Formats: sequence, C-alpha cells, structure tokens
Amino acid sequence: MNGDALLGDLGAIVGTDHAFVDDVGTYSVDWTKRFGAPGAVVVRPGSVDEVVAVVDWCRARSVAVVPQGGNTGLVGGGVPLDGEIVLSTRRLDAIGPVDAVSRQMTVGSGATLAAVQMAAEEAGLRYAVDFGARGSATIGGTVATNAGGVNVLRYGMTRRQVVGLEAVLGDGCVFGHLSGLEKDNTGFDLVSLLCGSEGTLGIVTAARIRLVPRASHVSTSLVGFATMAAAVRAVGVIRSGTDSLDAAELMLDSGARLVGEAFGVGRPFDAPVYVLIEASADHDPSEQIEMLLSGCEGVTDVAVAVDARTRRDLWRLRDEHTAAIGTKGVPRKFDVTVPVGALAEFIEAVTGRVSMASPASETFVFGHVADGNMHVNVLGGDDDEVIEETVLGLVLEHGGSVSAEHGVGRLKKAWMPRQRSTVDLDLMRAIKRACDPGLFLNPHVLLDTW
Ligand code: FAD
Ligand code: LAC
Ligand code: ZN
Repeated sequence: MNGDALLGDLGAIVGTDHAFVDDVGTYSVDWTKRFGAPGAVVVRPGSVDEVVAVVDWCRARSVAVVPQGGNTGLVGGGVPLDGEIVLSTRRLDAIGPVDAVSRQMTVGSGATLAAVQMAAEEAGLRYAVDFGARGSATIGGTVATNAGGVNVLRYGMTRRQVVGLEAVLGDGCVFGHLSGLEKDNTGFDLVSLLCGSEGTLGIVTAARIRLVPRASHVSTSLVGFATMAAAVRAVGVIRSGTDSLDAAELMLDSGARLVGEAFGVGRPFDAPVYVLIEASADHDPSEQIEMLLSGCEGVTDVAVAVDARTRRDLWRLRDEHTAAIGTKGVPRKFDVTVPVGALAEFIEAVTGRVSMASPASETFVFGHVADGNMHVNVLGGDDDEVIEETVLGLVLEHGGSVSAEHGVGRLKKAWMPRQRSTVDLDLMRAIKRACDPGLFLNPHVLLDTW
C-alpha cells in the first residue's frame, strides 16, 4: 500500500493532523538513540473507538503496530523495528477525578506520570510510582513495562498500583475493567497479565489506579559511605528499623562527578559511595533515620534536607544519572537485579570484569539498592557481545534477572531462553496468540519467535 493511501485511510479515522510521517525521529527513534530510524508512520487516536478503528484497519491489512506512550523506554520496545506503524497514545490524556473514598482515579493511558502525580497531590493523596522520566513517561507505558522506580521498596511496582485497565486487544476487542472493585476473584487476573506485557497483548487506553495517603513530613538525606558493603548493610538496617522509608538510591563517586560535570549539579560532600535516603511520615522522620544511621558502620557524611528546594537539589544528583551518561555517548544499558545479599559483591565484580573484558570501556553503576536493582551502563570499548555476556552472565551466576524494571523490549530478547523456562515461554506464546491471533501487536519485542 502506498504511503499517501495509508495516511489517507488513517487520517480519515483520527483526523489528518494526527496521521503523519515522522521525518525527524521524535516518535521513531528511541530515547537512547540505539533503536529505530526516522520515517515511520505515526497515528494518534483521540478515543478508544479510534484505537479500535486503527487496530481493525491494521488487522485487515496485516500491518503491524507499535504502541507508544512517552517514548522514554530504555529497551527499544516502543519504536518500529521492521516497518510497523507507531500508535501514539499522547491524546488519550484525560485525568481523574480522584475518588477520595476509594482512593482511586481513572486516567487515560497517555497522561504523563507527572500530571497524574500532580492530580493526586491536589486531592491530598499521592501516586506511589515515581522516577526521573516522570515528565514524559505515560501511565500506559508504565503499565506496559510494569515500571519500578524509586518507591518500590515501600509500595511495589506499577502492577501493585493498578486496580483495573481498559485496553484494545490485538483481535480488536475492548477489554474493560475500570469499575475499581478492590476484590474480584472471578477467575484469572487478566489486568495483572496486561501489566508488563510491553504492548504485545493489547493497547492500554485507560487505567484505574490506586492512590496512597500523602505524608505531612518528608525528609531526604544524602549519606556517604566508605564502602559498598557498608552502604548495602545500612540500607538493610534502616529498612528494618522504620516503616517510613520510601526510597534508598545508590550512587558511586564516578556517577555523581559525571552529573556534576554534565549539568553543574553540586554535592554537599565527596564519598566513594552515596545513598540517597527518603522517608515520609506524619511526623519528621529525620531523627529516626539519623539514630538508625548512627548505629551503622562506614558512614562518612550525612546531609539532611526537609525543605522542598534542598530536597529537589539532592534528588537531581540521582535523577540526572541517565541523562548525564547519555551526554558521553550511547551506552550499553543493563537494568539488572540480584538478591540483595549478593549486591555489594556483584557491583564490585561487574566493574572489574567489564574493564578486564573491554579495557577501553567505562562503567557507571547506580540504582535502587533496597530492591537489589542496579543500572549498569557501559560506555566505549568495542565488543558489544563480550560486554553483554560479561554483565548478564554475572547476573545469572548470582541468581538474578537480566531485566529488573525496564522490560525486555528488543534489547534483552535473546536472553529470554536463558532466563525463563520453556514452560514459561510456551505459555507466553499461547497467551499472545489468544489476545493477538494475527501477531501484529509489537511483534519484534520480548521473544524472537512467537
Ligand atoms: P514507551 O517508551 O513509549 O513504551 C515502552 C513500552 O511500553 C513499549 O514496549 C511500548 O510498546 C509499550 N507501551 C507504551 N504505551 C503503551 C500502551 N498504552 N499500551 C500498550 N503498550 C504500551 N523505568 C523504570 O521502571 N524505573 C525507573 O526508575 C526509570 N527511570 C527512568 C529514567 C529516565 C531518565 C528514563 C529516560 C527512563 C527511565 N525509565 C525507568 C524507563 C521508562 O521511563 C519506563 O519504562 C516507562 O514506563 C516508559 O513509559 P513510556 O510512556 O515512555 O513508554
Ligand atoms: C533510573 C532508570 C534508569 O532508575 O531506571 O534512573
Ligand atoms: Zn531505575
């Protein structure tokens, strides 16, 4: 089918302003600039009926589709890899209202995480998913990737915040579960199944999300440690000593310096290892955190912030890591998890092994220490396969997972047979075929062969 006819048909469904060719790559190249290429056809439906019409049109012509939200994904899963059209949810951005009694809210899949957080705050509540890409990442994208972020240790991943979903499946049917029932044990939990399905089973159009109470006091501390082992141990002590802990984010001297060089973000002191600790409660939790830290070995410095501006400055040091690494080149990204007990050893080993395998490379590690989830970024060096085998092989040796929170996308799919059993993979294939018999919803992610 020629391009003009295709745009004409899709434009007739969604409006001519919302069916176009993306010549510059905003929609067709991924955030890391590793995947995709400019020139894809983009379609932006404005309602669930328009999503159904686009899906039906694609099914009838066997045209594959990639659902896309904010295009902040880091595994190459939201951009075309082989001629798919991009279905952008950006216009499906309705929010609320908040139901204060059930502490729930229905939001369009194209609403950004930041807009949803703000709506929850205005109602005196909080949406418990948060991470650095909040300004662009969408609710649909966070559902599709089962995103994690900085508050997982207290509230769990996105799946735990999702009460219900509406989605258009690959066969064009609308899956609708937005009633907000907290309890519904009538068979398989299909909402949960869609969480983390990376756009392969359905296009999420709306979500019913759970909100949590907003604490009156928040305290953020940057803590310096002499060693990695001391940092990991201290997080364990704080976690078991208080219910107020929201976040524990680990950074290394190399990453903190890079954020300083790239964006002029200062740090109150220097240390080999930093942990950014945030706690919130209905009283100021600073004293309790300080008391718990005083019993920990290897603490070199502590800077505490309770006012919003200073807290934001401390968070910038953490939030800008991904962007700062991006200023130095296109990194190889490894979002991995290992058991917390093996974390300190893993972090030390991974840096050493990568530099042995590829001496010209540079490794930056940071992440969500309480979850055992580290982001290993390798810049430079020349042998992609050797570096990948070194990092992910070490993860498997430690009993970990090659994808903690970003998903599999295009980037990790070769590792699925090493990570999941054939029973698991066959079940995934069967479920895919049940929801998307034509195999045209994001067919090039997750598995090599469906
Ligand atoms: P996209 O990138 O557009 O898409 C991601 C995947 O979801 C693709 O497979 C796509 O096909 C699918 N998808 C998108 N929308 C839909 C939909 N409506 N229906 C069905 N499928 C859909 N991730 C974390 O988990 N934790 C972090 O701490 C974190 N920090 C980040 C920090 C930075 C600076 C950046 C750039 C990224 C970070 N990410 C993090 C990764 C990314 O932001 C998340 O994966 C996020 O959930 C992606 O949302 P998105 O709307 O941008 O999705
Ligand atoms: C973060 C992303 C990379 O935690 O997951 O910053
Ligand atoms: Zn992360």
